[in-house]
This record gives sequence, C-alpha cells and structure tokens, in this order.
Amino acid sequence: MATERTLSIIKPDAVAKNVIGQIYARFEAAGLKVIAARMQHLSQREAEAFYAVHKERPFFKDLVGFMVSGPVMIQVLEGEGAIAKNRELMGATDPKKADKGTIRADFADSIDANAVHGSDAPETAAAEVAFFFPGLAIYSR
Ligand code: RTP
Ligand code: MG
Repeated sequence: MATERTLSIIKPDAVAKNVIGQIYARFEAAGLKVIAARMQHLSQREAEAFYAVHKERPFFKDLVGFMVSGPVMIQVLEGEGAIAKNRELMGATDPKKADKGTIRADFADSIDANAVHGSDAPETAAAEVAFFFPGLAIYSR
C-alpha cells in the first residue's frame, strides 16, 4: 500500500475533554505520523467552507454550529494507507454504532459531538490538507 496523507480534526468536544494526547497516541501506535498540526477556533465561514459538500444536508447547520463551538486541533497524518487507517481508528460516524476500541466509541457522545473528523478518500484528503495547510511546510522526517 502507498504512503498517503490525510486530514484529521479533533473536534471541540474531544478538545474540551482534554484527550488530544490520547488520540495522538492512537495515531502513533497505528503507524500514523503527525507531519503538520495547528489548534484553531474556526470561524463560521471557515466551517461552512470546509463542510461545503454537506451544505444541502439536513444536519449542515448543526454540524457547522458544533464545529465553531470551541477550538479544534487540526493535523495532517502520514503513513501507509493513512486515509483508511485513520477511518478505522475513528470508528463509525454514530458513536453508538462504532466498534469497541475506536476513538468515537471511547470518546464521542453523539453523532454531532463525535470527537474526530477524517478525510474519506484520496481526492478529499488532498483538498482538505490544502484547505488547512496551503503551501505550508510539512515535516515528514
Ligand atoms: P467526518 O466528515 O466529520 O469525518 O464524519 P463522517 O465522514 O464519519 O460523516 P459525514 O457523513 O461526512 O458527516 C459529517 C458529520 O456530520 C454529522 N452528521 N450528522 N444527524 C445526522 O444524520 C448526521 N450525519 C452526519 C456528523 O457529526 C459527521 O461527523
Ligand atoms: Mg465525512
């Protein structure tokens, strides 16, 4: 499998719970390397632009409202099959349906406050990395 990069966000609920380190430890244990990172409190416009693919969905307003409710931790993860690996670590969107031992099963409260975001395909990963880290140095060694 090829080395990939994926965009990960630790959402406001998990930042508020003080579990950034525990989530990073899971990335590291799975062989994913943090090669860029920034804590940021997203503006309404930034959150709407980031989640623009969902703008016609009924949950869009709640999703954006939640994402601007507090600071988030944004990172680029690099590793073998990083996109799928991160999605596996995250677990299902609804924490009630997430497998035991996944980030969402262990740290998320609801489908809205679900602890983490992860890119879902190579095209979205490339676009999402560029959205938050345009032209920024990314340290892979
Ligand atoms: P994410 O994009 O945040 O990594 O989550 P995901 O791929 O697992 O889920 P996605 O379908 O992309 O939805 C984005 C976020 O919107 C909220 N959502 N609510 N009420 C609902 O039916 C519903 N569906 C999705 C979730 O917070 C989800 O993470
Ligand atoms: Mg998604």
